[in-house]
Amino acid sequence: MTKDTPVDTKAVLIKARARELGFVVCGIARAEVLDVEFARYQQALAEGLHGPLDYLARNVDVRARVDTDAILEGARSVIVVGARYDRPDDGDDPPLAQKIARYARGHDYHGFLRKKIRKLAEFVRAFGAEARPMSDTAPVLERAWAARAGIGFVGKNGLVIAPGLGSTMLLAEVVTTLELPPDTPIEERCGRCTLCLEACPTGAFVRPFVLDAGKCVSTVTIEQKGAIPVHLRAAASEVLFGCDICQEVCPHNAKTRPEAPLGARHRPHERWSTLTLTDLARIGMPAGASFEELAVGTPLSRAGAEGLARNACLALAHVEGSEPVLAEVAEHHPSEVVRDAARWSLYHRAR
Ligand code: B12
Ligand code: SF4
Ligand code: SF4
Repeated sequence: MTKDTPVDTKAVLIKARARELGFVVCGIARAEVLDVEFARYQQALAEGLHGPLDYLARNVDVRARVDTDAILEGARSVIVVGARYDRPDDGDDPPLAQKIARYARGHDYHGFLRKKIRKLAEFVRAFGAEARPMSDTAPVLERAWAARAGIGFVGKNGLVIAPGLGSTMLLAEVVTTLELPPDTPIEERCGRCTLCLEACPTGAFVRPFVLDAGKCVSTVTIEQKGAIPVHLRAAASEVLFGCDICQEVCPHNAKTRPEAPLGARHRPHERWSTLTLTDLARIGMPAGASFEELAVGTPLSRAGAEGLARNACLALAHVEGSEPVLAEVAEHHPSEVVRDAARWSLYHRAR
């Protein structure tokens, strides 16, 4: 850059505001049609790789995935930001918290990230433009926009990796009618590495960059209603909620970094120090923990009471002395899904 390189003041100020709000990266993409990415998306749907996530295939939402005009009429730019959730001391979290994916150990990000991204949209509106904030609030291809905005590249694990910062970040966007200079996309930096593909406990990657969501531990422990398919239970029993394995093995996440500005929001809730898997397995029974009390305000509410009790029962397969509580749940829990998970674990304890 020379002293004569033109600087877009608005873009500089928007990026500075994003940093002030706690976002560690901010990039800008031109609001063009996501042609290549949308073709890949449709290919994934055609192959049935959305698994039980029916909402990904709903027609009503499809236009917004490909065309920003469906999100905001006259859109010119997409501002994409990332908020890191890794913490240097997350390995010292209480044992129960360590069974929860890192992004989900503290507050529900939907709440605080939405507030932050709304503030960024307000800032953009001050330039006389229209701006729509999004963070899991519209059916957009967030990773595709992040890659186009140059905040990172899509790794073979399917996640956006920002060089020097890794993939442990949540994405949010502001779609705006403001014309801003686009940033340059970053070339993929996986090279010959295939660590994430090999480490996935269920072999969920059908090929590099492409995940069969139906096989992912994250899907079955967070999104799946009813029983977890039997062939995925062993992998699911290693966690309580979500899965970080394909990120843990990634060399781009190997560096320990100082706590991120919004990192404290992801510190484990106090409850994860006092509760046990037994309390969670009994959710829905008189002696169990209250789902409303324990899940409210955390991403775990997404799994629902039955889902969380089911997951806890599976996780008890690895706990010495868990047979009495598993037997109690297998006999008395009002949900057949939970009773079935308890029976599965009892069977594995007996082997
Ligand atoms: C549905 C969903 C899931 C599903 C399905 C995941 C998936 N891979 O699609 C499940 C429940 C499994 C899931 C899990 C996780 N998720 Co999720 N998820 C979403 C959600 C809501 C929609 C994604 C979507 O549309 N998927 C449908 C598939 C078909 O679309 P796609 O993967 O984008 O399709 C692309 C690939 O096929 C790719 N592709 C195909 N061929 C090729 C070739 C090349 C060369 C390239 C580059 C790409 C490529 O291109 C397609 C179009 O972009 C997004 C938020 C959003 N609105 O974008 C968050 C999101 C992707 N999830 C996120 C996170 C954090 C996770 C987990 C880490 C949570 C956890 N710890 O358990 C895991 C990671 C699993 C993984 N390796 O992907 C973050 C990712 C942040 C980041 N840094 O990238 C997002 C962006 C949420 C957010 N706002 O931050 N998730
Ligand atoms: S989140 Fe876990 S199960 Fe899902 S693709 Fe990554 S390693 Fe595999
Ligand atoms: S583990 Fe290797 S292949 Fe997978 S995303 Fe990271 S660098 Fe890419």
